[in-house]
Amino acid sequence: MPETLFKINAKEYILPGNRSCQGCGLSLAYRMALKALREKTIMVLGPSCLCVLHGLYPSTAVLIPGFNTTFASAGAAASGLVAGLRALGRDNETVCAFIGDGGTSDMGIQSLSGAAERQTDFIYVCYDNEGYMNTGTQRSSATPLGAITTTTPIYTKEEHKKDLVRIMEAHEIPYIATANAAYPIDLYDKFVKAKKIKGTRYIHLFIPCPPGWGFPPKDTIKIGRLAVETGVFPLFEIENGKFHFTGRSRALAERGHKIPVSTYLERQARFQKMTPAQVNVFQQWVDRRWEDFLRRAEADAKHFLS
Ligand SMILES: Cc1ncc(C[n+]2csc(CCOP(=O)(O)OP(=O)(O)O)c2C)c(N)n1
Ligand code: SF4
Repeated sequence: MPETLFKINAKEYILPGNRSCQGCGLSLAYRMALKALREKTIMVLGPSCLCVLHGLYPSTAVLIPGFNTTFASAGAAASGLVAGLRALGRDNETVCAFIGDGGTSDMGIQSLSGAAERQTDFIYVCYDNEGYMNTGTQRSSATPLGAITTTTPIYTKEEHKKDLVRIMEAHEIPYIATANAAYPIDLYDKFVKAKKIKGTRYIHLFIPCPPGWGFPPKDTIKIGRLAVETGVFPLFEIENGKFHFTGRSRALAERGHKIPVSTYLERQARFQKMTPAQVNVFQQWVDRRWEDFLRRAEADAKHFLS
């Protein structure tokens, strides 16, 4: 049993009973993130599944305060909150924006970029369920190639997902990490670390979504793990520009092989219209990125040792 299991904050910040779907990866990941962030944290929320999970005033399912803002403005709203808290001398409070992939990679990207360019002292989490799920599974720029959504119903999405991590890296922020609802301890550790760092911290969170992706609610963890085992969603950190794999992805990088993406794709109804040629394109995309990550991990490790 990993040592960190014993360190996990036992307090629950999500109350029993909330409005997320059965098997929702978001509620699993959010539970662990809040345990790591603890009290003296203010969440910034956009219109999304997460604001539904929080609940409608005057009732809430969450014991940490949430500030609801519009799609385009999470980065700006968080910047204002940070400035206000600092003006009041409340320097030890954390502001954490927790926004869907639609709210991040499409509508909110300008205010996020502005906040990161100013090195605003906050954590920004893009929780990526790969579509506009709260409104019924529309395509976002984070939807993967080959997926059926309600706005790509016949021919599937034809483009690869937008690489938000690389976009955020261009802002030269001190901490970037990927995490996955299916690896709760790795996720917890990254939020604990992010909380301690000053400046803009960005976490890209992989969120399996049973109704939006078309798999049984009991398979949320299986799907999340397959995304890592196939290399579709590698786990890593980039600390002050230095890349390294974490957790299961580090083991895969050392062992040298991952499993074919078809094992991940075939378990989800959203990929049922993919042609063999598309599966091949998807596999090549995963392989190319994985090779880039391996080269980078090796180069950054050498640089660190020299
Ligand atoms: C400007 C604007 N356009 C559309 C909506 C309707 N809307 C509310 S939630 C939502 C989906 C959000 O998607 P995402 O950010 O990916 O979060 P998720 O629902 O997947 O959790 C949409 C389109 C809105 N609230 N504001
Ligand atoms: S639509 Fe998906 S992300 Fe949203 S609450 Fe349901 S399972 Fe969770």
